[in-house]
Amino acid sequence: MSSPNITYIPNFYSQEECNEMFTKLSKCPFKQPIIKVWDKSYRPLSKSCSYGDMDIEYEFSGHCELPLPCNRTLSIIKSDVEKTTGFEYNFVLLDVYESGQAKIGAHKDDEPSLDQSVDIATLSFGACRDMIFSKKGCKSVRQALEAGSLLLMHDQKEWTHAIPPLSLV
Ligand SMILES: O=C(O)CCC(=O)C(=O)O
Repeated sequence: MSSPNITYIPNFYSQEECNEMFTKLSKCPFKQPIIKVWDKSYRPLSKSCSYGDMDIEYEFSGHCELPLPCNRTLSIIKSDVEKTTGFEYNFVLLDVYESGQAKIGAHKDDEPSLDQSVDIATLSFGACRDMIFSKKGCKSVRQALEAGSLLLMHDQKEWTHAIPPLSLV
């Protein structure tokens, strides 16, 4: 495939809904676990918090997440996304990027515990950040993730995705 298999839905939530959700989600107990990427351990610049079914554990980058039960705001969001995608989700990872320096490097969400036939849904709140999709031999694709948008990644086998730091120019 010469372009990433994604669907971008701007204004999935209105700016008003988005601001309200952002305020509520900001109160979640975010933490910075030490993770391992390409055999190097480091503390990411973004903070995260996971929610979902109590009987699952999500292991990524050498770190194991035990989810909290979904709060009211997340249950509403999960149900809205499920109505749109037709998939049922059992895990939500919240990431907060507190500054323009916070980032996530290029990676694939290809952990064995993930069902690759299910779309990965990314909702964005707050400041707009770009996601970069890359594949060897193909031109990278930049997708701006605007507040209130929903991005669906239909396929994780070939392309990596990353959120680079904001450039200062
Ligand atoms: O924070 C995001 O939306 C991207 C995070 C991500 O790529 C991941 O957790 O795999």
